[in-house]
Amino acid sequence: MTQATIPVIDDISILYSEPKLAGARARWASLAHDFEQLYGRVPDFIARSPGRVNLIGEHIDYAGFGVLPMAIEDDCLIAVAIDTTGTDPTVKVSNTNSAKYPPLKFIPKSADQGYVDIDPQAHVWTNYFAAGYRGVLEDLQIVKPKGMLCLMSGTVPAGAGLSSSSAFVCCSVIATLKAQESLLSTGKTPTAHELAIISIRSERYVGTMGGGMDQACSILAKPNSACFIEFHPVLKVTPVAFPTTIPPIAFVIADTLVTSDKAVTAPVRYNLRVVETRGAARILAMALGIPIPESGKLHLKQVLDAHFDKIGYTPAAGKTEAEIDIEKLTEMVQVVERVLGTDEIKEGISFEKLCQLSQLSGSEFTRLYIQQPIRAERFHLYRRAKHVFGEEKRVVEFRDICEKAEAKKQTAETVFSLLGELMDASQSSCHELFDCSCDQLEELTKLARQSGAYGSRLTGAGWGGASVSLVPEDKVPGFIVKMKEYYRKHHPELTEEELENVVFASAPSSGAATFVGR
Ligand code: NG1
Ligand code: MG
Repeated sequence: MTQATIPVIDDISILYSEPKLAGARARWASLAHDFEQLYGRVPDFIARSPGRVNLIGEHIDYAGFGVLPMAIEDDCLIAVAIDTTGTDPTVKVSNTNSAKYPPLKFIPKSADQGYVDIDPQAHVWTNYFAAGYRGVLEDLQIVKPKGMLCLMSGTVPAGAGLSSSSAFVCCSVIATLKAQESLLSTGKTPTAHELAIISIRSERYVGTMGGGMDQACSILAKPNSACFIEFHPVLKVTPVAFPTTIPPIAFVIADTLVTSDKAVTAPVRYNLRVVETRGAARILAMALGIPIPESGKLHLKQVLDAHFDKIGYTPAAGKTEAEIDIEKLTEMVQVVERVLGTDEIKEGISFEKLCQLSQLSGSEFTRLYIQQPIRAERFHLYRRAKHVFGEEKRVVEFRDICEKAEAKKQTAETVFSLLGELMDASQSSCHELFDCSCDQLEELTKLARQSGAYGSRLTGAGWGGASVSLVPEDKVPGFIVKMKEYYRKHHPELTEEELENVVFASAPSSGAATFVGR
């Protein structure tokens, strides 16, 4: 486990690939310039946290399972100046796009009042800043925070499934930490790992019951690799490099431009899925004779672990870790068929039925599993649980292919095809079982496959947002030309220049950093 804190850098060239660097330099310079115009002084530092594209492993982080995202070059920057008088705790937050995002100014309240108000029902952009600010101050038990002047610049498209929200929360966390650092006693500065955990907790103030993939990736990603992120029993991030024995792979992002604001739709989409998977975990545990803690807290990964402990599973000699995981996950899919595969449950059940199967009253179920409002006629436990175990199996396979291709002497064609198949299967499962795709994502992923992608799927929460496609790097320009067909048909208003931010390949970027140079 890494004990390092957030890196402090004085050169941004390590954050961006060659083609993006000139544009990035101009943006950083203009942020510092705008800051001076706005506040009449230069910033003390700039915090940076990236968005991410999830390569595989959708909607399984909150079930405790490992996922495989990659940090992207698009990011959130916050330029900060700390109050020099030592007496003014006021916080001002502005956005470089002030026409769309109006500023916020507040004087922090006391720690027991939560420092700053956050109303999850009011969908304002500054909630994400406030969430990160509150999260850090609470964790570090800061009594008298220093005043902060902040200016934010974001390039991660909002509502595109590329984690603009987490990039912003994480960036606010590290900006606040840096600004308040001198108030901490020596040795108390949190590690990057601890900051990832603080960021995961912080974003829940905005009202989504998120799993943690986005914040862990945004803070902890290492350059030139994807991140395998595990959550259970503890948060652990392992870099996964792509095989170097074959020509490079690129991941091309194409945004449907259907924005899906998770905070707004959470009661009927994201948070509902969290509740469905929790309900499925409880009912599977009961059927398997696994004790459920008083708190009710038990996710599908814990059900899997407890089940194999209970039956005294010992793997056959010589099996690899990946083979063992795959065997267990395959068996769990069969358990889902057996326990949840009845006609009645397959069709979706009412809340009353869900409570009955859970052996809980409506109010008990709500207290244990529904921390944010949801609305649903039917709960689909069978399809959700089946997706989760199947999707985790694909994550394990995907990682294993990347790690073993070299030793197995596999050709590029084999590796691309195997990874692509897994991405396509993930898309079908998201569409058919998890019900988080949409017509535009179906169309775009299909066009991607016809245009030379080995695999294509939605990325992030879904219901709109972006797709990600696996393409050999040397084929990217031609692929992008073909993908533009979608936009000519559905978005003829977009210029060539605008399209560059809508369909693009991103190199893997590194995680959060603070910049203190000039
Ligand atoms: P998006 O909507 O792309 O930020 C969300 C969750 C993730 C994960 C994915 C689905 C948050 C902050 N993010 O991502 O944790 O569950 O959906 O795989 O809640
Ligand atoms: Mg998000």
